[in-house]
Amino acid sequence: MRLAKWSLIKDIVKKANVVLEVLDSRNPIGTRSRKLEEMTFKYNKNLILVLNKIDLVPKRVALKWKEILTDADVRVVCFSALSKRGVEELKKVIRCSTDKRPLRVAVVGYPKVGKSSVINALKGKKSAPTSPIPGSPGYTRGIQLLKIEEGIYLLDTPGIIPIEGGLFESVIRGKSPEELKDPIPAAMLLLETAMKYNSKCVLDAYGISERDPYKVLELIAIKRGWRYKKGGEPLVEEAARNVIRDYHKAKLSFYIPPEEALLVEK
Ligand SMILES: Nc1nc2c(ncn2[C@@H]2O[C@H](COP(=O)(O)OP(=O)(O)O)[C@@H](O)[C@H]2O)c(=O)[nH]1
Ligand SMILES: [Mg+2]
Repeated sequence: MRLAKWSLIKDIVKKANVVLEVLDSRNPIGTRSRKLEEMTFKYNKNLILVLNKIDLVPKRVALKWKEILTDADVRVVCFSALSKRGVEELKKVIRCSTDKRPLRVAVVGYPKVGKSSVINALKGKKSAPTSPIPGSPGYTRGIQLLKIEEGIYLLDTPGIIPIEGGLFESVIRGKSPEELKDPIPAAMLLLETAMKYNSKCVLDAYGISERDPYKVLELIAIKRGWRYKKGGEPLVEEAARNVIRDYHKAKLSFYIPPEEALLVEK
C-alpha cells in the first residue's frame, strides 16, 4: 500500500479548486476526516462529500446521512461507483460549486473507501489521461489531469488520508490485511462490530452461527481447511485476514445506523 502522508494531501488540496472527500456509506462518520476538511477550508477550496457505496445501505439510510452531513459549506452526493449511481449529479454539483475555470478536482479519502473507483466512474470510458502543455488551461505541474468535461479536470492521483483516531477504522484500514502482523485482534473487533449491527451477518457470510469472535475465526479456518502444517491447529490468522478482506468486498454485510451516529455526535 502506498504510504499516506499529510504533506501529499496538502499538495493535492492546494493544486485543486474542489476537493471530493470520499466516504464509505457503511460508516461515514468513521471515514470522515475533520483535519482534511479544515485544510480544505484553510486554502479556500470547495468541499464535496461523496457518500460512496450507497449500494451497500438501504436508501433511507443514505438519504438520512445526506441530511445529517449537509451544511452551509458542504454539499453531499449519494454515490455508487459500483452501480454508477450519482455520476451525473456529482458532475453537476462539481460544475456549480464555483465559477472558476479551469476547475481542478481532487479526490481524497481513507484507504479502501473507493477513491480510485470514483475517479474511474467520473472519467467514464471515453476520456483518456491528458498531460496538458504547461500554461494551457488546467495545467498542473507534476500531476496528470483527466478532462471530464469542458473546463473541468480531475487530478489523477487520489489523496490517501493517513489513518488516525477511530480505533475501528484504523485497524480495518490502517494496513492491508497482508501487512498486519497480527490480524486477529483487528478481525475480532470487526466481527464484534459487524454482529452488533447485523446479528445475522456472520451466518449469512460464512454459514456459522457461533457468536464468539475468536471461535468464529477458528470455525472459518476449519471450514476452509486452513490448518498449521505442524500439529494441524486451525490457521486463525488466515481466517482473520479473510474476514477483513470480506468487509472491504462487502461479503460481510453491516452498516452503522445514522441514529447511532447522532447520539455519539450530540
Ligand atoms: N459495493 C461497492 N463497492 C465499492 C464501491 N466503490 C468501490 N468499491 C470497492 O471497494 C474497494 C476499494 O475500492 P478502491 O477504489 O480501490 O478504493 P481506494 O483505496 O479508496 O482507491 C474495492 O473492492 C472496490 O471494488 C461501491 O460504490 N460499491
Ligand atoms: Mg486507490
